[in-house]
Amino acid sequence: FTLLSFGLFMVLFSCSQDGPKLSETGLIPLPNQVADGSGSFLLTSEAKIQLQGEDPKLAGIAEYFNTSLSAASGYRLPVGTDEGTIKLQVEGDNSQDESYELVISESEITIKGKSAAGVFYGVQTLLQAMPVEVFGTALIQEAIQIPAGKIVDSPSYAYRGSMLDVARHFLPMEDVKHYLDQMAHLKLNYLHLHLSDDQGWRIEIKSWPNLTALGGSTQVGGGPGGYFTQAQYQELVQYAADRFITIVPEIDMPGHTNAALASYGDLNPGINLPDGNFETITKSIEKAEDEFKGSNITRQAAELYTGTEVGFSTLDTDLELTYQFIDDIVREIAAITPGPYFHIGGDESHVTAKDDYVYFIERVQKIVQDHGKTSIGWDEVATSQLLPGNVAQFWALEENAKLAVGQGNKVLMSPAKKAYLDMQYDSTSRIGLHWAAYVELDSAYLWDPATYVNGISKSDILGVEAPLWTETVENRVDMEYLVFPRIAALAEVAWSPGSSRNWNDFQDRIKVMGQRWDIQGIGFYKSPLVNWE
Ligand code: TNX
Repeated sequence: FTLLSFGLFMVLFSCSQDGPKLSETGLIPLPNQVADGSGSFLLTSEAKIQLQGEDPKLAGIAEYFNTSLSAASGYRLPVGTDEGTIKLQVEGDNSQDESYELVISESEITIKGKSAAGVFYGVQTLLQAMPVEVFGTALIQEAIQIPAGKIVDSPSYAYRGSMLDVARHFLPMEDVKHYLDQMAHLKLNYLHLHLSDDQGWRIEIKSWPNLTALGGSTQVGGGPGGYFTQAQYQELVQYAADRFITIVPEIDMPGHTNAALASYGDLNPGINLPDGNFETITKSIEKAEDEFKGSNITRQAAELYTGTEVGFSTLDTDLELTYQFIDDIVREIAAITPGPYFHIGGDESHVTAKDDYVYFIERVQKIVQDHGKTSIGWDEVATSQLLPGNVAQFWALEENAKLAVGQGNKVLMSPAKKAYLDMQYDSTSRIGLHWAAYVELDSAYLWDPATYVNGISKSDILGVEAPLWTETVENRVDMEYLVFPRIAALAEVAWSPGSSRNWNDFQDRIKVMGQRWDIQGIGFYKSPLVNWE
């Protein structure tokens, strides 16, 4: 009898509790401090959003909040400066400070940020504190219950990013926007777009139109490829900015340039000799001119490439036209990129002589600087003299990362064994590569950027980026399968202090994240390490 009545009591008790505590709502990335309160805020169409502070971005955040909820709630809340029950407040003018405080009581919700970005992240946490149904499109009839409590939060790293390789397989605007939506939910703030590679050139360059007309016309496997016009790229930049995400454009060079070399024969180190032979890379045109005095030596465009080999192409580092070409590209892209960074690639230049590579990288860094941007390059660039402030993106070689730090430059952490979203989960994954490792969800979660490379500590690290290479990714379904759920693990690695991270706890929270993804129709990988039911 006692057991039975205890059971009955528990049932009644949990009914009256009605819903989880704030700390049990599946918050990812884990906030720094979460304190549960009592009771909950009941959100209905009666609520009003009150903007406090001068920041013009507040109105945009309120709009974002309304749009995020409107499908499930069926209403949009009025927004103004009059007294309201949901207060969004910027209490500072430091746009670098992304911290926020979220307080939920039975009568009101307050989000205070040191910057608009902080308020935006507070809104993301607030959305996660709501029942997962708010992420769907089915109308919620009753009030939306939000458990009371207080959250104080700020990110561990300033740069929390992901990369999409739109070169190997082109991904259309809608897919990139969809990705930006999901990044925003995870408080990621940089999207790196890998806009050129051997298989395709994906951004319109008005002064070099063949790059897209020819170089953008195919992709891995021989499909039709595609590219972004500058207007479309600007649309992505704006869409990202509305979500406090900065776009980092990458033009990969001097290797990974076959699409450019196929578009403009004049750039190709391959030369036609008067004896009828064709010679690539090994012989400079000057040497050939010497040898065949007075003869007509010409260059020839490369063939378009649709395979997945790497390391076979290079720009001609001795050719002045190469640097005019790069200057035009950097100028055009920099002009439509408000963010501080321009990514120059620099990886896997296996057919560029070492001296030529160093000369090239040092010269290209200056071009980027002249156009007002800071260079990021894959870790190989650290074998050159880096300009102050430039960033090396660690993916493979620890010694390169250390070279960067030795020069006083920062490192962006993308170790392939942990952060590469194109790695297979295990040997049965239907797509993906495994040259670095199999990366199950626990492996993507269980590492600390600040201790990953011996001799590189937190102050040397700009942040964390999770790249998705797309040799095996043909469409959104493929993308979702490889990205989710690992991106959530990496977002937490980038945001939450190492000391607070806990795999068992993450397993509970990722389960709720999975419900949010399910409701949004995202086909994520149901890792067997998580009990999703
Ligand atoms: C290495 S990571 C590459 C890419 C490939 C990737 C596949 C890097 C800087 N270079 O060209 O797409 O591996 O995992």
